Amino acid sequence: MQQHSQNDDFSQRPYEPITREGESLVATHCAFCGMQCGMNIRVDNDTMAVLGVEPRYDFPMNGGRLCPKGVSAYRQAEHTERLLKPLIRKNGVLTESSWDEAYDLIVSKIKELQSKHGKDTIGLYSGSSMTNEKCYIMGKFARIGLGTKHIDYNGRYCMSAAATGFNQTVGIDRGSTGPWSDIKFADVLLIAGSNTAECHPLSMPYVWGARDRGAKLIVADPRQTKTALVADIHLDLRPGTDIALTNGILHVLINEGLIDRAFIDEHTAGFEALEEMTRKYDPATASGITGVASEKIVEAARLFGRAKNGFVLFARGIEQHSTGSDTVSNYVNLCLTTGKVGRKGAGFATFTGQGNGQGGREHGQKADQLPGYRKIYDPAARAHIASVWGVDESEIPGPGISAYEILQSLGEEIKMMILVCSNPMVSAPSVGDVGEYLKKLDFFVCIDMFLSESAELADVVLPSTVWVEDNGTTTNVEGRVIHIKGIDRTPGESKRDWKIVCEIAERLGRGQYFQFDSPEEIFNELRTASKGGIADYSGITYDKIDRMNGVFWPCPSEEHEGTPRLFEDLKFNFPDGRARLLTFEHTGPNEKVDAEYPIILTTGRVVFHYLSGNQTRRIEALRKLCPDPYLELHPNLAARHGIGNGEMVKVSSRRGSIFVPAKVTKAIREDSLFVPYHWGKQLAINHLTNPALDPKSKIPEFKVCAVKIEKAKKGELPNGQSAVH
Ligand SMILES: Nc1nc2c(c(=O)[nH]1)N[C@H]1C(S)=C(S)[C@@H](COP(=O)(O)OP(=O)(O)OC[C@H]3O[C@@H](n4cnc5c(=O)[nH]c(N)nc54)[C@H](O)[C@@H]3O)O[C@H]1N2
Ligand SMILES: Nc1nc2c(c(=O)[nH]1)N[C@H]1C(S)=C(S)[C@@H](COP(=O)(O)OP(=O)(O)OC[C@H]3O[C@@H](n4cnc5c(=O)[nH]c(N)nc54)[C@H](O)[C@@H]3O)O[C@H]1N2
Ligand code: SF4
Ligand SMILES: [Mo]
Repeated sequence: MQQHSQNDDFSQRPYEPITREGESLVATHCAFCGMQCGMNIRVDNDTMAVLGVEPRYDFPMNGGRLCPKGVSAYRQAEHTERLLKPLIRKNGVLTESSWDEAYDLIVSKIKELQSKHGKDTIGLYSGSSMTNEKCYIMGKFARIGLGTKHIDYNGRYCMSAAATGFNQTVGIDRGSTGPWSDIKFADVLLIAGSNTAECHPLSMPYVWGARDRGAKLIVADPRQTKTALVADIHLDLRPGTDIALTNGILHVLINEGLIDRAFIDEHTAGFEALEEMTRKYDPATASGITGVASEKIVEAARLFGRAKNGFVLFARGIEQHSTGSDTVSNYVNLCLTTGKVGRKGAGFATFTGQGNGQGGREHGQKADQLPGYRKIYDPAARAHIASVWGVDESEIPGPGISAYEILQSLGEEIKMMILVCSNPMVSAPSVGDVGEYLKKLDFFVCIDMFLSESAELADVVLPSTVWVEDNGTTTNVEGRVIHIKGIDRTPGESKRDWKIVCEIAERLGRGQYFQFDSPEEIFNELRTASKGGIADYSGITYDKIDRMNGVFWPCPSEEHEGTPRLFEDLKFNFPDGRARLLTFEHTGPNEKVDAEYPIILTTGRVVFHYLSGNQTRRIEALRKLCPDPYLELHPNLAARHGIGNGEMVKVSSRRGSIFVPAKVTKAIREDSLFVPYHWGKQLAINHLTNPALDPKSKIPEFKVCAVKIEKAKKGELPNGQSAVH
């Protein structure tokens, strides 16, 4: 079987990897974002120490290139701060202990609390930076090992709005309709709410590829990011107004006859209502709401509508809103009304955030989901999974609640929480409240390889391995399932996450359901569990992944070559095969600015750090490049508050305040501020953010809250922060 030729663009095979004497190369993929770039890890043959990273030219996504995080990811492996033994809180202090002692304590707490309060008293809060095998086993461990309905994961903060948007509009949630190489064949690219150059740097060669062919670039972002800087049109909208912006574009497309009537008639439903509703969003009206000049809205609509092929790409900037799911659907409406889908150069995608943000949301660690993207309340799905797991259908609990709702229930319905692969003390909204919720727990277990801000509060901390020590699969931004190859070592007494939960299950008397000796065995069960589901992995094997350089799902049989491009037959995943053109009014963010809190705060990322920063803040090279958070503000706004570049500013919302140095820049709207969120404790911008959730997807509104700013006063700064940066 050959590798899909249309994905071959950046691979430079054949090539001879450089191997040095006494060393081996492990061909794996990056620990960080959803691009899942290929890389070779250099390993010492005698000590199995990780020595460094080498380019890997044969993986088409990145063809040997890596971003600053990618080249330094390996530095976690030998890091001196790694957790190498279980820690148990004794007399208030986390103290090194044995696995037996830790397991005994955990198991006795589970039994005690469940006998007092029922099975659902345990919550499992999981993460998507883990392999498919680990994510799958977490879902099974919660339902069958612990018997609780309460499991959810950090992808709830991330891509859940995109998932819901895709499901309601096209009936399937695979992040991209096509392989990434499709992007290069677009005549126009619309990138919305994605800081591509910093957050998915290895996507930029695809953007340049399209530009080289003459493609136009439209960017919708309140900030002039590095991506917006090179755009033909920068739609510099007020945060939280994307629905009005897209309604304005739809208005122009319809009004100027730039829509594809035949496509709409044959392949969609709901156009009349869309036409009716968008009538009132004429460019002037849309401009009034969004703050984008009406000529730019018209020009963007014309560029997009007149182009034969086009791709819409978006990320958390449009998704992390209380209207996130609907905003996603409205961006997809741009493709559906102009017939841009199902062929090379035409489609839409959300940038997958975490390395396995895609696979991690398919195989059962979501509150309402069973493996294969099945619904936990669907009787047929329950029966199928019960037969794969060898349990009675009644043993599978019903749907639980979302990640932030789990945190809000701590001390109430949920008395014990097991936290795996997430650091909510930095990453959850209104993080001051989260600290209070965690205090209400009877018992708190955290599994991590570094002592995170959340782990510091746990009763027991269990040491896990880092990504390069584990075998398994992840599913990248394209929907391509790839093989993460690991080094066969577990430093100190660290253990792999899947092994840890299997051993706890064993001690709970549920070991018969967790008899796995390798990730491949778990994967083979996942394949059977996913068979016939939307995300069907049944035809994917480790071997096939290695042979084909990744296999795109759905892949329903071993003979099947996988599905790089969805909707080629223009059939969408509804019984009538038609995509839904849904209509949305602009309602704006949950928290509006007012006289007391007059400025909009938006939050996000920088190229040098990853998420809660628990991994990247420990890597010296990255820390040096970006040691602290900062506040981006416009010179006019800075002048009005007497704030100079580098001076400390107190930023406050109704929920909390932090002090950050000012970065005065014209690259942001005058009515908005931006702070990156990779730091904890007194530097966590999530002290300010609004925990309002999108009712459909339960994603928090990280991208808009109302704040005020003032220059920090003398003597006001918390310990360790100085007045001028
Ligand atoms: N360097 C780096 N890369 C990463 C990560 C990381 O932490 N660091 N994390 C990974 C993960 S998990 C994720 S989810 C992705 C996130 O990737 P992105 O979503 O690209 O990153 P963000 O910085 O959160 O937000 C993107 C942009 O949204 C804009 N924005 C804010 N509000 C609005 C709005 O209302 N409308 C519009 N249109 N735009 C708005 C911001 O100005 C910002 O430039 O990155 C992945 N890659
Ligand atoms: N203000 C604001 N807040 C945000 C966002 C935003 O844009 N603005 N974005 C949100 C988004 S998109 C996301 S994805 C979340 C992510 O936020 P988190 O869920 O907190 O993500 P991480 O920082 O990756 O946390 C992972 C933790 O698990 C550890 N870890 C890594 N790999 C493994 C593993 O294989 N096993 C185990 N056991 N542990 C591991 C790491 O050391 C780290 O402590 O943050 C959200 N929070
Ligand atoms: S673009 Fe993403 S996957 Fe590639 S090296 Fe950078 S962080 Fe890793
Ligand atoms: Mo994310």
